[in-house]
Amino acid sequence: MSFTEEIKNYALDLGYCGVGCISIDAVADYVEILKSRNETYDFLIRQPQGPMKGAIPKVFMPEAKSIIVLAWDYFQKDFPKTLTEKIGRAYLSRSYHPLENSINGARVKLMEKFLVSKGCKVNTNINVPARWASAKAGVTTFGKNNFAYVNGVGSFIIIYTIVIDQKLDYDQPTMNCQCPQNCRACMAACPTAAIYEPFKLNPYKCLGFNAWMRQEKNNIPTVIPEGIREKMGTRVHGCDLCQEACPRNRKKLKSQFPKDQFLEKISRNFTLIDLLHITDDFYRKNVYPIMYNYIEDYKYFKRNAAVAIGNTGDSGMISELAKILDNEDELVRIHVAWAIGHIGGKKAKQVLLNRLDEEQSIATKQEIISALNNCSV
Ligand code: B12
Ligand code: SF4
Ligand code: SF4
Repeated sequence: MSFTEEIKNYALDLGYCGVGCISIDAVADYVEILKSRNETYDFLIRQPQGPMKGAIPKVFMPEAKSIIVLAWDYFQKDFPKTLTEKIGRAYLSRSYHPLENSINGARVKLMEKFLVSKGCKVNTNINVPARWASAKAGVTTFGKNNFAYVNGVGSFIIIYTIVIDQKLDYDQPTMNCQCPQNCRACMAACPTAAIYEPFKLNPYKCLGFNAWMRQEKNNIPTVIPEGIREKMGTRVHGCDLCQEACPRNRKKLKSQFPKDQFLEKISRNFTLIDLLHITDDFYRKNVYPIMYNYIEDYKYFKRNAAVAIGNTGDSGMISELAKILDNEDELVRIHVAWAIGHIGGKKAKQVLLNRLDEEQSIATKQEIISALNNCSV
């Protein structure tokens, strides 16, 4: 058995639904794709550890020769609806950038240990352009929604890439699309038209981007644009709409799966109000286990929760929102004011008028005035 075959057998034995191997040179052409979309991918291009750099693995690992691509099917258990209406399944599955001491992290670690035991130098942290690499490695094809699809599994997969210092037997690419020719269901389902043509997405319009990339650490304006807020619905982290609409995922979405007892437990304690008033205890027990990645500051959870509560249209929530209309963070106050105005009604108007007198920040004052103007009574 060749070394490549040994690697593949080991990966499949660990439960990955796809595995393939490519030379590191195979992903270099991704740089040009990103450059050609400079206007909407500026944030990704400037990331010092981003996929633009990961497309040239030698920058991080001079001895790099091959990339092993692994696909993990994260839709193997049931996701409680009360969570999926708020959080994307990729996060709920705890497989996206898995924590080292989690089961998904341990699986990657086992893969790494296996390769090291065979004498390889290994790097699992290079941010290789994942969808591009997995199609080059024959593991996935593309959907018009940009997603990578594994045949017979669908797009609810997370891709892992491992860079090693040894040559392997390389796979044939599958850089094609197996969508029905006239299908546009994903584009129709996207509430912001973020997928503006097949294989092209404007990240700034994607709800996933707006919920978690808008942080100071990413150098991206943190206020969610007004036109996007209403489209967020009750989502506070991620969005699955363009995958849910896809006929290539239908079988998966209709299947019955065993309950994920951990998610069941969290779902019993997870409400938007709790997130709005997030405490250390709530964060540790219910937020960190499923949203440990990316969002570090509570103010972003509060911002997202306020928008989501506004979108419920539930006037019973106004008093909860009013409780943090004097929050120390201007960012939170701006979105809370919007949410109150969006719910509308007499009570909303009164709360906003009361705050207008006290409010010191110009940006928040403007938001309150605009909320009052939009506030239906
Ligand atoms: C930046 C990023 C984001 C950004 C931008 C997303 C984007 N599509 O660019 C934001 C924050 C919006 C985001 C959101 C999400 N992300 Co994200 N994200 C990434 C990241 C880091 C880079 C993506 C990238 O290269 N973008 C650049 C653009 C140009 O690439 P692309 O949109 O994927 O488009 C590809 C196709 O269009 C194809 N292509 C281009 N032209 C043509 C022409 C033809 C004919 C064909 C066939 C193909 C083709 O090539 C492009 C490059 O692969 C990757 C991880 C990584 N290191 O690669 C994860 C990754 C793409 N994200 C992932 C996930 C799960 C998500 C979310 C579902 C999370 C959520 N629930 O909200 C959403 C989905 C949004 C979406 N519709 O794509 C997974 C996707 C797995 C999969 N099955 O495809 C990845 C691969 C992470 C992983 N390790 O598994 N993400
Ligand atoms: S993840 Fe949601 S917002 Fe982003 S492209 Fe898909 S449907 Fe649109
Ligand atoms: S919804 Fe249709 S066009 Fe979009 S990815 Fe799925 S099959 Fe392709």
